Amino acid sequence: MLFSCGGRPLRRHGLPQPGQSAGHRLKALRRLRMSICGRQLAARMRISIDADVVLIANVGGGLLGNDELHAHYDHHWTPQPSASSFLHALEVPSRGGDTTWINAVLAYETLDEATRREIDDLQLITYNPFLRRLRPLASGRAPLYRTPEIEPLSPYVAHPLVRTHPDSGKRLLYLDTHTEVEVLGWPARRGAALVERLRAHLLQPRLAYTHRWSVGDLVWWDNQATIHSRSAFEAGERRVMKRVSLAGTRPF
Ligand SMILES: O=C(O)CCC(=O)C(=O)O
Ligand SMILES: [Fe+2]
Repeated sequence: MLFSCGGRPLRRHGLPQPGQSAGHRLKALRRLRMSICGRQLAARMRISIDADVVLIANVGGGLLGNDELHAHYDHHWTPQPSASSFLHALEVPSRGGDTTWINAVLAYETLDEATRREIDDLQLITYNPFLRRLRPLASGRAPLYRTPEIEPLSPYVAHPLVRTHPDSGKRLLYLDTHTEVEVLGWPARRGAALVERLRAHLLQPRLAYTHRWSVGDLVWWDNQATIHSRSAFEAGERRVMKRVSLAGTRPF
């Protein structure tokens, strides 16, 4: 399954080709470079990434465990979030661990016109959720919106709430479903109400595709047009995936 990769020809970048054997495709994947922002984030989080290929697994020192992951854009809180990612399944659990992608272009296009006008020029901060884990609130809760009494997590960066896809030129909702965010320049109550409404819109099943993994699957998604989530799976089962992310550009 392939969403897109910014419209760039595959062959020019030496990316995996549809007709190649699994071994050749893996070799091509290994040649790809992980995005700079991913490396910087890993260094900041003191996560050791000694290869371009990141282990997403609940065993063997992999990242992201077996819990549910809410829908997100990878590296959303960095200045240049990755453009796309490849995920390759090596071991899959018997139940759960499905990955869902939500079409953020369709989400934007299906908003009513008044809402689109209201949000078109807004800027949004999406705070780094890994930093929140390192600096939990006294209450222990993970806020969905930063209110004035919460010290802002730093570093942070603001991006447009409605982003323009760098290749297709389409507008899309550049918001995830559960991370701590803040609409720049809006009172918290108004911003939180808007974000809650937009998130309910994003979570409509008609915008989503869910992938049930088989061993050997390789999925390539556009991180500039979709958010993705993962369902939980039993801790006693093994799920082993390898991921490569491609560098992106500053959202506009
Ligand atoms: O485990 C998955 O299916 C997705 C994990 C994830 O969010 C990622 O690799 O970016
Ligand atoms: Fe992700």
